[in-house]
Amino acid sequence: SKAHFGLVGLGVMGENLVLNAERNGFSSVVYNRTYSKTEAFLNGKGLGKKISGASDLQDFVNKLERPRRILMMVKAGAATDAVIEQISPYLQEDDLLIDGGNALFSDTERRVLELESKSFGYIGMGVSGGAKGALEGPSMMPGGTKASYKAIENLLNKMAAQVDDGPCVTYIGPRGSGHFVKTVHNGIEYGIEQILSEGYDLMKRVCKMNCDEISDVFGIWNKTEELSSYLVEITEICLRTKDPTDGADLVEKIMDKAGQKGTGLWTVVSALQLGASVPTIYASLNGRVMSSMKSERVKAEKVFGKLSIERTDLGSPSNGMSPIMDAVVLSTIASYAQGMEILRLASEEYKYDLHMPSIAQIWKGGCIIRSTLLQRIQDAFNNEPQLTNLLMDPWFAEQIKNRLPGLTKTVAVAAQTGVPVPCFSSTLDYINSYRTARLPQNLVQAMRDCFGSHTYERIDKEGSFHTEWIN
Ligand code: NBP
Repeated sequence: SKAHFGLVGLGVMGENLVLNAERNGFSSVVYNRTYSKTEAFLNGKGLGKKISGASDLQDFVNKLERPRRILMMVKAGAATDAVIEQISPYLQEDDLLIDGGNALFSDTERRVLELESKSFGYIGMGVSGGAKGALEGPSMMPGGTKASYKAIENLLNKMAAQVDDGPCVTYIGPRGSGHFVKTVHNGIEYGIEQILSEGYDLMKRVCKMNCDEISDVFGIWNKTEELSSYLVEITEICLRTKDPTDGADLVEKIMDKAGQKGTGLWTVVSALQLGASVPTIYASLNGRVMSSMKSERVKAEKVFGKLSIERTDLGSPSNGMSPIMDAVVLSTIASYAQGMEILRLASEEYKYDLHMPSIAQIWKGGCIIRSTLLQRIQDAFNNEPQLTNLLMDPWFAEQIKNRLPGLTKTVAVAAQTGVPVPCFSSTLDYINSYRTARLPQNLVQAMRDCFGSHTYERIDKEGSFHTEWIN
């Protein structure tokens, strides 16, 4: 009998996703460009399972029941285009090709346009959860036609992480919308990772705490409704982990250069194009860029002198370093708010028709940014479908009112001691700008009219005005 499901690309993600599908009752066929990897998989993790292999694409498609459901899990970019080109001649009407890689959403838009004329279905699907998520249940963000989605709905529902109100997968929208939502998910993730790192840095350099003490604080945070999350949980673990060779804190031996594969950059570029204000997410991207300039920073520290920081209190460990926690909570809220703002604008601009509560729902399990806060986000958009900014939801507004003094204090202490906190300070400016009815851009408008006759509006009468500023 023919297999239910086909997978192309036996990287760590592909291997785990096919094991997940098989565990859920879907017999599978796997194909990989380098056949030795297929053999190694079939004789290793795939042994004794309802998984067979194919050494060429003709054999691969022949082993699949029709309509075929094929998931590509290969490197994003040229590799994905290469696989599409090779497999297209073998696919027939009603067959479905799913790209589960981290594709740039505009690539998915292009591929959908090209492939729709070839009369097989195409789904661009964001997958989050890393290797473990792929095996045990990821969060999945599929975009394409509704009809194509229906053809894999049952499979995806079973493979996905499960939370109280259902599986962590839903129909996202047309064309590149699934990859777009995954991109923004990653942008939010960049934000939260930087935010937690800033909290760690302040506790280490300003409060003079060691890794175990800092880890304890993350443990306390992980028990609160506001911060309980996968990223806080793994931060607690990372900070507690020792180097087996000498028992010293492992994180202190790790080079302070953060990598990136593009999704954070794409999030910020999209935000700029859509006119979304995302300073917290941008600050996290810039944090990684700055971190990569290690040799320059080492030189600059010699030129400007190494900081000598006096120990300063920022709360006590037993109360979860309350001002730092305030900064972390508000910056995390800002990251989600800014991500949701990008989605709201993209939904209009690209006609994605995104359903915000469902997106929050499928992020509650399986993915890297899963957190209890997402329940509040889901509720906020359910209660007020026209919500423009998460900060305006009553629960989130209350958080901001209560925690703004703590965030302010944290940023002030950081500024006085010279410790950079780009996400905290960007969040403070973001909130302070957002809550200010009158900003100083009246003066910007005056200058623009002065040098370029760009005209301005007035607050006291209707119309467009110009002044001869210079006589
Ligand atoms: P990789 O991103 O390392 O991709 C490895 C796979 O791509 C192998 O099967 C490799 O075949 C295949 N491949 C390459 Br590279 N070039 C190819 C080409 N020209 N033609 C055909 N196949 C080609 O694996 P991964 O980390 O499992 O990630 C797979 C996808 O999932 C990526 O798009 C990634 O961004 C995305 N993703 C990864 C994670 C994660 O946590 N790792 C999470 C979510 C999404 P070979 O064996 O012959 O070289």
